[in-house]
Amino acid sequence: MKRLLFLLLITCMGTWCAVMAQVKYSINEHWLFWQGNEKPDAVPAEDWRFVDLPHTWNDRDAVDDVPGYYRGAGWYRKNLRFDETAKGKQIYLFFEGADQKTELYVNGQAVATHEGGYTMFCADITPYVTFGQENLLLVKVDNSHDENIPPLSADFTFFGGIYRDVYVVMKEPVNISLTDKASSGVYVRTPVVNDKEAEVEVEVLLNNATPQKSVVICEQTVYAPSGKIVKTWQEKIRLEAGAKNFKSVSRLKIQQPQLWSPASPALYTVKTQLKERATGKVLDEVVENFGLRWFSFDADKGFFLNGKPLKLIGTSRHQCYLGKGNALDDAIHISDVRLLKEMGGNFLRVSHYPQDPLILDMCDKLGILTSVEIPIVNAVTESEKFLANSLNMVEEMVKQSYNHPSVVIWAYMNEVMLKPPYDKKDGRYQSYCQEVNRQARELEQTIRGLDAQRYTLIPFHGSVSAYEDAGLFTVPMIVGWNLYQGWYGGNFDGFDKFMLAYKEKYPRTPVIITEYGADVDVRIHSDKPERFDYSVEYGDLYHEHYLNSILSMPFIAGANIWNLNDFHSESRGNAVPHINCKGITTQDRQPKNTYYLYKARLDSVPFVKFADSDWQLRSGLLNREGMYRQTVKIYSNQPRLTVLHNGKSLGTVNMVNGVGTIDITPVEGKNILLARADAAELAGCMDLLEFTFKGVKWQPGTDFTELNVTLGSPCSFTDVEAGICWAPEKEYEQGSWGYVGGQPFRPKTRHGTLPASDLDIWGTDKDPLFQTRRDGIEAFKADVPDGRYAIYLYLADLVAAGEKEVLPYNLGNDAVSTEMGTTVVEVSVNGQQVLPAYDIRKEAGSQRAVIKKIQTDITEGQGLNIEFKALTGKAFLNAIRIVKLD
Ligand code: GCB
Ligand code: CA
Repeated sequence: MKRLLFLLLITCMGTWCAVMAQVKYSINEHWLFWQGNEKPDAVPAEDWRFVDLPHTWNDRDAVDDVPGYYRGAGWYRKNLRFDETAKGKQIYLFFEGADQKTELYVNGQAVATHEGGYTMFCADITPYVTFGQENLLLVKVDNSHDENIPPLSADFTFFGGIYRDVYVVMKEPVNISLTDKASSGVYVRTPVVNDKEAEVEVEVLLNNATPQKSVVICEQTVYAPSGKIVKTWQEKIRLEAGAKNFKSVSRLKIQQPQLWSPASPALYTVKTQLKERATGKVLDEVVENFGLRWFSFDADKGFFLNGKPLKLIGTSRHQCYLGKGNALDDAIHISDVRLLKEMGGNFLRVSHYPQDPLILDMCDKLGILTSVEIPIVNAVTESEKFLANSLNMVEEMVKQSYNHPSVVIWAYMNEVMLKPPYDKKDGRYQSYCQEVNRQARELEQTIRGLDAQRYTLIPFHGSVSAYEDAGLFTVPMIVGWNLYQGWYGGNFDGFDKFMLAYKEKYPRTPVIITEYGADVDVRIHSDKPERFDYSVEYGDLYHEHYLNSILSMPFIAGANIWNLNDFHSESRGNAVPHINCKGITTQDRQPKNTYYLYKARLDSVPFVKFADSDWQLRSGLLNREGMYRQTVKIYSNQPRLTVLHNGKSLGTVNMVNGVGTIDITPVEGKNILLARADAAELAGCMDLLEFTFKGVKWQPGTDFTELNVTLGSPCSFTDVEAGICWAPEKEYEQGSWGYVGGQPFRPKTRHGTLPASDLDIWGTDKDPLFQTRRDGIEAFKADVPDGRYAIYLYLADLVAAGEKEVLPYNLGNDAVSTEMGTTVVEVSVNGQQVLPAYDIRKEAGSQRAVIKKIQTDITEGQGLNIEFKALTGKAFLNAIRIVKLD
């Protein structure tokens, strides 16, 4: 749409088109902004600051060390000038999105309000404008919690602000309506499509804001994907004075239609021109794309597009980015969809809310099928106002995205039974379930009434009984499952068992896996991966299993990985606080291994990619003999590859389900691996992997420089900035290095324990170094050579500093806060006290990173013996760094 409008503007500037039917331009720059709840009449000029849109006021406080983020009002102010030539025109302000409640004032007068942070809205400001002088726009945006505006709670950050584009639109008073829920005013339906012909229905909404009747010609021109005109037709229409959203519907048939599909996303275009009958003057013009395709979901066989089965595989997506919150430039929306296409994905769940209009434009263009939803998440409020807002959002969503051929599903109520306000035993639970059911039915009915061409869907979390309680299995046309077996609990096989059991119980409803995923912090690697360790290896295993299972069950029509990108969720702790790391790309869209796993299985263009190409600094514990083996993984859609290590052939690797593995012996320093497909016609199908290996010797020799160890963890952690790769701990043995005594700290949850603390550790962004530790440690010893040393003891008290929020979407995996008591410890190095009676909580408080640096000289081959003696509680150590200074 945006692209088309731009093209339209450009072409209209040419000489062949003398009339500017409508004008639309962005007004993103140079707004004055002030944050505060009261009306800013008395706020002095110097307290306002200039901002450009897209803008959010939460880009920083949603990722800082202070729990929570500002949820309140922000005010935007801007002068706008309309000269005399604009007189007589209809003037609109068009907002692509502001989170979440907006009030618009023009020249001090209240013009419009909008509730909901994710849909577009449009206000007619004509009566409030003065021509030939500056007009003051004032916009209040408020992202406070509002029990009547969904979402009530969710696992993502509700960034406040005008975070999408704002436009001025000028139209003639007789025009194509912009005020039917901010849609384009043109709705294109394709009631019949098959190989031979298609029937297209175009509905246009017309306004006449003049006091006289107007006779107009509505001219439609349909263009084929090639740009050739398919047909032009006209209709004469009498518009009564003051007519609003007058409906004109026309139909045409297209023979031998060019079908839209992922392989060939052919787009037709309809240009609707409104002309004054008497003069032929073009009053308005709207250009919309549409596609010709037919589709269906089958409970046994899955999805069919244009009569052929098509397994839908792709991702969900959140609209945020590293350092920017949700205030993204168009370029990121565009490249995100490209990223999915390049992976071989053909399916996008636009979740948990409608997104920038460019997302669907891009899906149309690249051939990606979509499911779009309104942001009811976790629960509903039992109020008419909540339902009315939800219904309004549904209407906005459907009308605003009606023409996109990519859209095949409208969805609502994500995991709505995750957080019911009442316990099952509470008498009110029953009536809450009934209310959820009532609201669901109303939403369902409304969607079907607005659009009979698409399917409907509700995504459930993995509890069949909860959705039976609410009677939701019979409401939507498709059931969506958000499943995390092997992440939030259980094991990978649990996924297969769950789906087979579901299929047996509900054999007749089509089904999609609307979510599945595992958190990965690319800095963490493990030889003993386990759930919640955030390791790359665990995420790999998770997705390898799920992808195979999903592909092997034909009744699963489609699946959306949770998520395309790591995304903001302010209240989360864990390895990357404030971020949900289930993305198959990072917050700045660097692909993780899993992205390439999917590409290897889904993309047909010959491709090879080493896993872990971002892991450029690696270490490993050498054995006594100085040897270390590492398994290197390769993704490819080729059956076999030849692999070379530092120029030497390692032979052939066979791919199994897109993955090949080979064991190598890394050399100290630079390692270069090459993998290539051998066939001559695939000459370019190769990849290089380069990394630096720093082996950690079992026996520190005379060439010792440094030792970096994480305690209480089998994981390694790479700190790229500092150029340090932290090795996992081991027990001390004579002649070597390691801990003496104690055990790994494993916080308790409702179901078991976690491998690391889930607290946000303040004062650091290397949280994983502080989230694991060895409790009850007696000593850390290293038989290092004589010399001068710096020792860094990494310490953190892992008790929540305040009230810790229980995250419902963690499904019982929140660490249960247990008071561990204070620790007062005495630390000595080689018998000399270096830290007397140290109480970390007194010095730094809980949940805070502390690094104690101690310098020491080692002489007479005594090695290093750091002893911890608890005076109160248990001694602990989170990580240790030992550096030889001379
Ligand atoms: C879910 C939710 C989604 C969360 C996700 C998770 O089921 O629908 O909003 O982000 O799980 O990562 O826990
Ligand atoms: Ca904060």
